[in-house]
Amino acid sequence: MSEANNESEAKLSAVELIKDTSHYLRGTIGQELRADTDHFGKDDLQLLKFHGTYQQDDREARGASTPSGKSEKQYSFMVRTRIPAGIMTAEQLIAHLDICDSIGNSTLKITTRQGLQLHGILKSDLRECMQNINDVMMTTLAACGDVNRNTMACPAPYRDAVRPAVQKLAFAISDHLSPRTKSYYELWLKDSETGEETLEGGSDEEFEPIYGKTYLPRKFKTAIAISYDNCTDVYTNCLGFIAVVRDGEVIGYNVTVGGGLGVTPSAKKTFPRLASRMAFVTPEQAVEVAEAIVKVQRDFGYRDDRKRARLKYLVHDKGIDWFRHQVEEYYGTKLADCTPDDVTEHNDHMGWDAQGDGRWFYGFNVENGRLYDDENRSWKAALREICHELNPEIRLTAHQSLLFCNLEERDRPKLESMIKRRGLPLVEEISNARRWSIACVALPTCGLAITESERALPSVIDTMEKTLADLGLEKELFTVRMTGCPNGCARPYNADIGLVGKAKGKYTVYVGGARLGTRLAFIYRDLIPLENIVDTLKPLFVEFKENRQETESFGDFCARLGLEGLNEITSPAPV
Ligand code: SRM
Ligand code: SF4
Repeated sequence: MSEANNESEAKLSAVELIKDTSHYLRGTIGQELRADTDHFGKDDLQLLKFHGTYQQDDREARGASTPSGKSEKQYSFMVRTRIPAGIMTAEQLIAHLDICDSIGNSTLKITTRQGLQLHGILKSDLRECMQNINDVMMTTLAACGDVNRNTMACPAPYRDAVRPAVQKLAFAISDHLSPRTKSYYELWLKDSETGEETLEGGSDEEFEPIYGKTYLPRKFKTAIAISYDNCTDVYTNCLGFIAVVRDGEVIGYNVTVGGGLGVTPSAKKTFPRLASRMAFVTPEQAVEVAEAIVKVQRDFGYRDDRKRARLKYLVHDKGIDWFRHQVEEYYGTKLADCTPDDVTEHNDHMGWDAQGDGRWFYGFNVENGRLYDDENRSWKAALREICHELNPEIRLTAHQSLLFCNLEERDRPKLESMIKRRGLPLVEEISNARRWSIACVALPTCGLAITESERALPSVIDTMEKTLADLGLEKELFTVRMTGCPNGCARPYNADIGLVGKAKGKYTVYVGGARLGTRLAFIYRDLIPLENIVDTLKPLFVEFKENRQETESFGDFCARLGLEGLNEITSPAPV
């Protein structure tokens, strides 16, 4: 073990001890699964995350009394599927819709990292849920937990040499950094040879060659972007690869390290950080360099304080030169410097586009990624019909939407009519403000939510659309991202406008980030009630219209003026 870890060994955080004694993520999950209870004990909750599930309770049911007169929590589970590059089949999507309808809360969420989440699964149905997901050749292992999570990559199905290369790299990294523990199969799946349910077992010889028995100090996130398409928001990740393209081919990647957004406002030692550019690697080097970076975080990352255990704090504290040197030591040779290539655009891939092989794909905007059916809108029914009729390949985007791929010219009117018949908008019917907005789950399932998010953002956008239209700004392109707490799950801190739940019904308003994801936003106003958010932003929109520089975006305008400049042109308020 490293020098760094020896220093902190004496005061490891409680979760480190749970991992250490868990026998490669088993803990007592097997016993607990057999017990006739509706929830797990505290230690197993940490281990369950590695298996892709979180214990939650219905926040709205808290305080309601039971027949016995006692008020108890109504437990259920969130289950997250890991989907590298967001690529899946129609059959796999239908399987998730079936699960949400049969044993979930009848909705499905497309996440900000190209994953899928089920909510409301009861403990007694957890194994069935995992098995159904694995039956369609997908997994929830390492969708959460202190390991490399879903590896993101641009999902667009262009048949050029670039997209397939970055997607292939996402699969390779995802496979290489997957935990090797057999506990997942023992606990959740049937024995593949006998068909019997095993629940637990495991050998003492089990070995995690990359992670070791305590895995990583904290969650670890990887994304791959292309210099001309940062749709995966690469700079917010622990580890990023920016494809460097010459003559239509990927010649290598500029590697970025130490991005991450979560913050605890009361703890000054925490902050959002955009990643630093580290080195250039060839496609052949990429996976092994990823492994070396993971190992540096494994050995030097802070295991005594989970609030500072993300890779970004190590890179911040030690500096990028120190970090690169360690990576080179672990990798075994020096790395080349980054090329000047950086990200220059962000394509959300919505609407029709030619794949380059005579076929088409359609980017379908799903508001805040939530798929449900109600009397006005039937997302699930539309998806089921489209999947059955056209059998498209499905790809999920980092903006909580999806692409229907491999469509023939003749499929185009059919697809559009299936969408419209279910009361859903085509991309051209959606305002730019809505199309470029995302929101995290928050209430009622997220245990950390302080405010509403995905249920509140649509009404904020309704009001914003009117304000922007009145000012003639409806064509402007900017990102609006809302979260129900400062953890930043919808990446608000590098958006043009970030709305972050801070106290009951009140939000911190950030401005000055960039649609490209390359600049952090700053706090413009704090503790703004939900219903006043657009009024708070309106003076900025007015000034932007009057005084913007040519081709300046809203985020660029706010960043140029800064808080002081914005306060001068609007009525100042203490932050
Ligand atoms: Fe997240 C915790 C949902 C992307 C930063 N996130 C959570 C939990 C599991 C709450 C919990 O710990 O009990 C949320 C589950 C809510 C629920 O009811 O489903 C949750 N995070 C989500 C998702 C589903 C938001 C969404 O609506 O799409 C995203 C799942 C992505 C996936 O498929 O893997 C999601 N979370 C993110 C992102 C964005 C990203 O990664 O691109 C971030 C900011 C980037 C980062 O990691 O720094 C993010 N989530 C957090 C944090 C803060 C981490 C930190 O360093 O401080 C937490 C809390 C924690 O880890 O302690 C958190
Ligand atoms: Fe929950 Fe906060 Fe993440 Fe939203 S940002 S899903 S409220 S942890």
